[in-house]
Amino acid sequence: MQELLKKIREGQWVVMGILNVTPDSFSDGGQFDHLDAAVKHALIMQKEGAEIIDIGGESTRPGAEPVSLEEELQRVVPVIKKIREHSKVMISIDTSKPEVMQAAIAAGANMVNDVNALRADSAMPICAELNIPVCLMHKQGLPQTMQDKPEYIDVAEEISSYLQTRAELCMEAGIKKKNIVIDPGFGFGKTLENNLSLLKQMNMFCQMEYPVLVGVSRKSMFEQLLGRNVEDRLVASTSAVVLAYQQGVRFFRVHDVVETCDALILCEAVAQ
Ligand code: 9MG
Repeated sequence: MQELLKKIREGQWVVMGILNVTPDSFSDGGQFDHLDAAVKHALIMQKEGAEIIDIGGESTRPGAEPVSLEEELQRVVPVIKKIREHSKVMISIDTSKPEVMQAAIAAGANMVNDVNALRADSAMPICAELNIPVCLMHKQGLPQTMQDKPEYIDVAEEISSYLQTRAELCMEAGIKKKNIVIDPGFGFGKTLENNLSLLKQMNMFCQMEYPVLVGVSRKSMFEQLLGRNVEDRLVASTSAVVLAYQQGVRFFRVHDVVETCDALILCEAVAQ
């Protein structure tokens, strides 16, 4: 995993493929809630160019209900173990529960992706002990209500300062600086205006001392902007990746791996 982070720090891009193993997943309709289908999809994304697969067993989309620890473990651990039987691809576990973080890493995952920025009790010391990379994402509110009335005075300023504080707390808890990735959390307690403002100011996040991950894939901001259904948001999602790349972002969490890699190859070729 350190190799991937090194690549990003050196300016090369890395694509993280999304594998939701939730029955109510917002963009795959629960298609991958069966073990074999999930593993097959992970291996396809790897072949398409994803260097890391992000596996989540609890939906984080607006309005989603929480799932129990047992249910989340049952959804993700077998998938991680089975991918490991077939591939050495990097795996990140998308969870906010420390017990799931531990079980996923024991099963073969390499990184924690937490939309809650390790706010759960014991999440920071556990990640410090595991000595794995962590992605700290910003979110305002809870998934059930976060889109009700998000409020900011200066969205980019507030989020960058939040992420800086979380990163410092992580380091105080023993997490190594080289293991910290930050993410502004597009769509998590943000209006369309907030999301556009963030996208315009990604350079501010890239000036911080941590690799920046961006996840805009198929998000409802594109429905708000364009009136597009989830299956028709590819062009907008990929365009947003390009805009972020141009400001220095090199780490992208996406559903559409082939198309994103094509766009990034073009960005890289032009940048040379
Ligand atoms: C799990 N998840 C959903 N959206 C995400 C985003 O934008 N970033 C990260 N890190 N995780 C996300």
